[in-house]
Amino acid sequence: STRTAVVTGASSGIGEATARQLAEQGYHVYVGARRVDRLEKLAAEIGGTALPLDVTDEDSVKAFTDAIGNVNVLVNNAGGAKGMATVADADLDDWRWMWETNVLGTLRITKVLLPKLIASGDGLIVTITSVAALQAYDNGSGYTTAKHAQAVLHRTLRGELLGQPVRLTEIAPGAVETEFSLVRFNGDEQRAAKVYDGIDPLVAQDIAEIIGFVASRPPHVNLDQIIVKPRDQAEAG
Ligand code: NJP
Repeated sequence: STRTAVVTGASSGIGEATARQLAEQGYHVYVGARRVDRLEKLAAEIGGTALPLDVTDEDSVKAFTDAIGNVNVLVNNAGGAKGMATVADADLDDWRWMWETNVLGTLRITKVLLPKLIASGDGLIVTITSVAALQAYDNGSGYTTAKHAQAVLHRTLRGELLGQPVRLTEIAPGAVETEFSLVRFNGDEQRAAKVYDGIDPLVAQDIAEIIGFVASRPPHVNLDQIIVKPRDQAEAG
């Protein structure tokens, strides 16, 4: 029977590229996000299924997961950053958005799909964290704390699922040229473009190919954590 994959946040960037990659590798891919028009176009191209999904909304997550049959691969990709401020100037609304999306969003989806991943007999959970899950960055505490929490949630599950037929891979990217910076700076294209000054950033396909590689390993091989950065990105950035 056809292997199936679920990709959250598949309407742009890493999620979209990952959906294309997994479809190319023979998966039936369920793609979820809030911008359904984009998803429908993507699903038509890759022969997958588009489903509306807001990971911050319990009812939306339920409707999304209810519509899905068997699941072999779950890619927890939906996420992002908002704002950039010192702790002293932290915006609580930005923090809430980042925690709801990256941390609780990952928890909501993973919780519900876990029984299906176990039942598949060869499940894989890939969580897209960040280099921001590995250290603190000045002016980025809202995002770094959320990504640390998301990463620890994923690593906790790795321990709790030992002995079950589910593999878990954390992927921590550095700078990837997607809509990420546009979202972070509320659509300000000039500020977003500055993020890539002086570095040749990764593209979404770079991450998608790594996820495709992870998914194609035999069931006994667990790639725990993969850190991937542009060549010219500094150790601390
Ligand atoms: O960014 P972008 P990326 N419910 O903005 C979706 C991490 N990362 O591909 O709902 C459901 O193009 C949104 O869809 P929509 C980053 O933290 C990136 O770079 O239609 N989906 C869109 O499809 C994130 O975890 C970089 O707006 C929701 C997708 O998320 C992952 O990579 C560096 C949603 C975001 O696509 C993918 O981000 C790094 C919700 N409530 C980590 N809210 C980087 N790009 O430099 C958003 O270290 N989405």
